[in-house]
Amino acid sequence: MDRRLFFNNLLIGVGAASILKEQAYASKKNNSLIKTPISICTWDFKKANFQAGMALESGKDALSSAIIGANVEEENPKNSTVGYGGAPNSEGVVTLDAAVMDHHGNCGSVLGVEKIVNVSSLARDVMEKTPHVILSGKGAQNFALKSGYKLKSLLTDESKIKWMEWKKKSVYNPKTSVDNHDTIGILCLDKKGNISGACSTSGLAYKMDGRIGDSPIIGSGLYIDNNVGGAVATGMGEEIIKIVGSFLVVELMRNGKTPKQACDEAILRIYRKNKSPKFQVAFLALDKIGNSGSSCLQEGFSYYRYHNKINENLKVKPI
Ligand code: SD4
Repeated sequence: MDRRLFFNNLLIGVGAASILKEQAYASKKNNSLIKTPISICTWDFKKANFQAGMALESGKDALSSAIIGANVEEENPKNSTVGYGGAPNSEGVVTLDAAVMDHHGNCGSVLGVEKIVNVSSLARDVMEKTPHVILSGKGAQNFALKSGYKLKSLLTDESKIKWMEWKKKSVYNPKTSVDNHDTIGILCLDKKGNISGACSTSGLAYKMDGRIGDSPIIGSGLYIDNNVGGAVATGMGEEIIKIVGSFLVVELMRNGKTPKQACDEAILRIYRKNKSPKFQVAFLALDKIGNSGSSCLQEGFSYYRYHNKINENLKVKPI
C-alpha cells in the first residue's frame, strides 16, 4: 500500500471519515437536478431515514415520505424526545409538538398535544383539512379525535420512573445535553425534485407546563422554500427561535451559501450571543440539487443521509 494512503487510513478513524464525507457533501457543487431522491434526518435515526428513503424510492412525494420517517420515531418508545416514550413535562404529562411544510410553501403545526402519537401526521391534517396553520393543546387533540386518531397514554413505565427520579429534586435545568435530545427533523427531496420536511418532538425533558420550543414554530424548527431548499433544527429551542434559525439557513442558501456554510453561519450567530454555550443546537439543510450540510455547537451530533440506496450516518464536527 502507498505510504501516504497507509498513514491516512491509520489516522482517519470511522468517525473522522464520516466527518470528511459530510464536508464533501457540503462542498459538492452540482448543477444538474438530482434524479434519485434524498432523505436526511437529524441524529442517529437510521430506521426512520431509511423508511423515508424507501418511500421516496417507491415514488411517494417528499411530504408523505418525511412524515413516514417522523412516524417511526413517534412510535419508538426508546426515543425519549419524540412521541410515545417522550419525556414528560415537570408535571409528569407528555406533550408533543410537530410541524410540516410542503413544496408549495404550505405548512401546519400542532403545539402541546397530549395522548396523540403521530403528531406530524396531525400537523399535516391541520395544514390540509383546516383553514389554519397552527392548532394547540386541547383543540388540537379534539381535532385529532374528530379526524380518527386514537388516544394513547404517551408516558411509558421507563419515562415515568425517570421523571419520578427527577421529581425528587425537581432541579429545573432545561438544557439540551448529550442525553436530553433526539428531536426528529427530516427533509426529503422526491423524484420530481420537490422538497418537504417534518419536525416532531416532546421538547425538553421536564419542561415547564405550557413551554413550547422551536420545533412546531414554522421558520424556527423547520422551513422549506422549494426554489432553494429546506432546513431543520434540533437542540435548545429558545435559542433557535431567537434567530428564526431554519428560515435563516434557507435565506442564507438563497443568497448563495452552501447548506454547510448556511448552517455554520446560523450556529455562529447563536455562539456569538452566548459566551461559551453549554447547550446543544444543530441545523441540517438540504438544497434543491441534493447537497446537504449541517453544523452544531457541541460534540455528539450526527445525521443520516439516504441516497442511491445508501443510508449513512455522518458525524458533524462542532464549529
Ligand atoms: C425543543 N428543539 O423543544 C426541541 C428540543 C430538541 O432534541 O431538539 N431536542 O426545544
